[in-house]
Amino acid sequence: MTLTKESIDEKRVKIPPIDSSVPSKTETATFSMGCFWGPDALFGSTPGVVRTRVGYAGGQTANPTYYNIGDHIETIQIDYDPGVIYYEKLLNIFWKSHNPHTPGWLRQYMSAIFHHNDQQEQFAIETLRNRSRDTQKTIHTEIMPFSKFYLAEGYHQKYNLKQYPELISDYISIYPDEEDFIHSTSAAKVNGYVSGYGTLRGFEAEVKSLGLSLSASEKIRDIISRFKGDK
Ligand code: MHO
Repeated sequence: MTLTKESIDEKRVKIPPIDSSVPSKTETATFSMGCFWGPDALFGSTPGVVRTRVGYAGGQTANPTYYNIGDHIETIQIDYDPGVIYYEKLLNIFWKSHNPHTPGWLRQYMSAIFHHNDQQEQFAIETLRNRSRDTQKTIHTEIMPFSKFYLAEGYHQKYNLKQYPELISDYISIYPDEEDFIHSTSAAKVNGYVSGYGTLRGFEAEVKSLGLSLSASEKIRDIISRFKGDK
């Protein structure tokens, strides 16, 4: 077989630059806002977000799983760079990206904010009050202290991205260990792009840092263009 530029590129295994330059100091936000697949992609695409992971929190049931979730809630955990994005901004995204005005048909999908310190608690209470004042509607969001987060099964992590085997094969070769994939900033961002968040221009600006093969990058351009109607 002749080696072309493409085939060499396909075989390259390298940590994406964006993953090898993560900030050393991050803070964590923990939210529940319905099925966790969507928020995983939404926050993954948000500048300043370093990592995302989905799991279960807020209940007493020991070792919950998706099919044995007990009294836990589907939850997203976000590690962010406080030098780039503030907790208040993440809360803004939280409030505007789901409907906190219904109790939900299952506790699994309820709206909740798990605060990690007093400051987060204050911001959570304040933004809930504002939302309630602005909408004049009942808010069912529960604000509670963070205690324990159980990581969900692998197939729920970056779920939308997992639907593209031709992109996942890149990540499998970079990160044979699933845990490293879950913690990848590159994977969080690409999960955002394939879910319709972000623009072609934004993608071009950071494509080099994502560490993807040429064919995977092309595939992502294609997906973004379809979402944007080729704009
Ligand atoms: N089965 C539902 C929710 C999935 S979410 C991980 C769906 O397909 O939307 O609960």
